[in-house]
Formats: sequence, structure tokens, C-alpha cells
Amino acid sequence: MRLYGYWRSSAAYRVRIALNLKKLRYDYFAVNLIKDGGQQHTDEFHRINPNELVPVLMDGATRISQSLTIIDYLDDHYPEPLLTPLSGEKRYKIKELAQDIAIDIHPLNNLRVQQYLINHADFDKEDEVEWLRHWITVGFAALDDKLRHTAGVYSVGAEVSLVDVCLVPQVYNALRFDVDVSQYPTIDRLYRALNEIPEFYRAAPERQPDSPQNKAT
Ligand SMILES: N[C@@H](CCC(=O)N[C@@H](CS)C(=O)NCC(=O)O)C(=O)O
Repeated sequence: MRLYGYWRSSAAYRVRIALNLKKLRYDYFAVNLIKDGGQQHTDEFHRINPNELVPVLMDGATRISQSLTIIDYLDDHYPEPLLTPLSGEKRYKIKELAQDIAIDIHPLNNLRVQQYLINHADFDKEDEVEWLRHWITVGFAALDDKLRHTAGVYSVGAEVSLVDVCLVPQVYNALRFDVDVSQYPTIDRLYRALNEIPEFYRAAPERQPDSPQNKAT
């Protein structure tokens, strides 16, 4: 199995957590999103994913982009542990909350959006950070409210689910932009609890081979 990712990509971070939870080994191919204007825009990577975004997972002849679909594929083919139950009310709650993060919050923080704001919308660095914080705080206020009703030890009850897999990378992102996560007590508690789990801890950006903080690189 092969994963194309970037240490700081929160969508790739989701997939790394899922692969770790399922105890799947994979070869990691780092795509540097910053260097030389971004290796995601090279012809070579464009052929792998015309969206020019990471992550991409290859498993034999299967090639998938879109982190939520990759994790769906992993649940179908490597169901231990299932991150989205196959049926029941929890299935829909888990999908709803995961999509709140991955579809509503995350895309507004994405690198290409930030680059567009700076290059074409007359934003300076301060406006850009304000934009990032604004959309994260709007999303987190609602998410914290919802999680208050669904959370047990983890985001939905007592078992780790797709919501947790999406939550940790999004909080990591928020902290990068100095969002005060303590304003969201349930999110804050879940983030701390989840980072105690070795599979989450090992997936963290600074522990990836392409992270500048990783002394092994
Ligand atoms: N919806 C996609 C989002 C993928 C995505 O936005 N990836 C970002 C990193 S988190 C990326 O590759 N950005 C490169 C760019 O913006 O040029 C998914 O969930 O996989």
C-alpha cells in the first residue's frame, strides 16, 4: 500500500490515523506542497491526482483520492476496527460530524485558498490568519455544541470513530493558527484524550519522515 501525503496536510493526517488504527503498513511518498511552488503541481503528480491535492492512496490496482473515501475504502477492505458503523443511528451521526469538519471547516483553510486570498484578493498575512481563525471558530462553536451531546470517552460514544480521525487534524490546524481551543471544552477534552492513543500520536505531523521537526530527516 502506498500513501502520497505531506506531513502538515490534515487530510493526509486523517488517513495516517486510519491506517495506524487498522494496523496497515504502507510506503509513504512525501509530496512537498510548498517547495518549488508545490510538488502537487508537477506533471508527475498531476497524472496521479489531477486535483493536485494529497492524500492519494494506492492499494494494488486501486487508486483513491479524497480522504473520506479512502477511509471508507479501508473500512470496506480492512474492517478492523470499523471507523463508521455499517448501520444504525450512530452511522449517520458519525458521517454528519465528520463531514462538518472535512467538508465545511477544512476546505476554507486549505493552502490553495490561502494562496488565492494573498495573490488575488488583496489579503495580507494578517487578513489571511483572521480568515482562517474566523472559519475555524464558526465551525468549532457548532461542533462543540453537537459533540457535547454525542461524546463519551471519544466523539461519539466510547469507541473511536471517523469523527475522531477528522477532529484531531483539524484541532492541530486550529492550534497552528493560535485559535484558543480551550473555548471549546468538549473539543479540547477529546483532542487531549485522542492524542494519548499511540495510533494518533504516531500519525502526528511532526513525527512524519518529511517533517522538518523530525530529526531523522
Ligand atoms: N477533500 C480533500 C482535501 C484534500 C486537500 O485539501 N489537501 C490539501 C492538504 S490538507 C492539499 O493537498 N493542498 C494543496 C494545495 O492547496 O495546493 C480530502 O479530504 O482528501
